[in-house]
Amino acid sequence: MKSFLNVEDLGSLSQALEEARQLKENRFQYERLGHNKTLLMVFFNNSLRTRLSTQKAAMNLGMNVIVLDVNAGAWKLETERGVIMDGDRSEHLLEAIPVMGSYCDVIGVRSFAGLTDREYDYAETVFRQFVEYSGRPVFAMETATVHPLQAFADLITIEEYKERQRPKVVMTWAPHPKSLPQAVPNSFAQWMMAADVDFVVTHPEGYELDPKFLCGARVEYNQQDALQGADFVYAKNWSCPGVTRPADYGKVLDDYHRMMHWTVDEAHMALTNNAHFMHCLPVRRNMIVSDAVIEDPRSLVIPEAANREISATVVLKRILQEL
Ligand code: AN0
Ligand code: CP
Repeated sequence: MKSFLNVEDLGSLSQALEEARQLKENRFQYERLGHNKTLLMVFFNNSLRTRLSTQKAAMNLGMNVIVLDVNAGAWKLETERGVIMDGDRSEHLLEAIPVMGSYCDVIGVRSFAGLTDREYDYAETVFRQFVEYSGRPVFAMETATVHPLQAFADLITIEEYKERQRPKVVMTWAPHPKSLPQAVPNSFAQWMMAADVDFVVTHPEGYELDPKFLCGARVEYNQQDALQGADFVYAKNWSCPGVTRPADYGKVLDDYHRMMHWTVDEAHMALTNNAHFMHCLPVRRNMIVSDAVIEDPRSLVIPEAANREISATVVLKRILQEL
């Protein structure tokens, strides 16, 4: 695997899930595979889970790990080609990337959407430059449009907790005070549509996801109708993807105070088939989800986060096996 962005990059999903199950039983099975191999994790944005779980996964495989926080101590990086660099950015990605590649064998990149220029974000401009200029396999640790390590961990979690063969999984938009990327819902939709689940998305009008990621998923604008009979409720906020209204790309469309009826609380969960609650974290309590729902024993947010170690171990193992 030379790059990891989309669900297709894993090949057979059932095989990947079986590999995850086996690695969870003994996460040190391949502890010699990464001997003398170095993972470089490059963060353009904050992280708790991705940083820790991916480092732990690399350690499970015997790798060495270097972490670079671009915004904390590195030179400020220019990302656009052709600009006269007379501002505060001292170095260009076009030099920085091959230099980074020279110190490692595998690179993970976290680089969120800027949420101002849809074309730039949806072309995955930063990630693609890492693939092109580093000379190393590169995997997404949440890029402008996708968060595949999260979606893979989510699917592993659903497999572990499902109580019927083909569960109903509902992804619901929920309110948030700030503009957030579409990477998590994009990947979740893409992965759910590749998995054996009955998948429904619900959101207010204007938040339609890009068809490339929605993959034909059913959209039900009425949240209460969507939640009926759900086995899993996956909450997430995202800003306007700019599909139906390009000028609104990256915006919060309505004052969140007027959208609080979308917050997942006990009344919402009462509509479901005693559903498990899921969220990728970090989550704002009593915006996205009520205290009672996230603290309920049916909430899976902690096992879901724990499975990030497993999804990252599978992905790094696959990459190492092809080095
Ligand atoms: C990010 C997002 O919504 O994409 C990261 C989630 C894993 N969340 C925030 O920035 C709060
Ligand atoms: N879910 C997730 O990716 O969390 P972090 O942003 O803390 O890495």
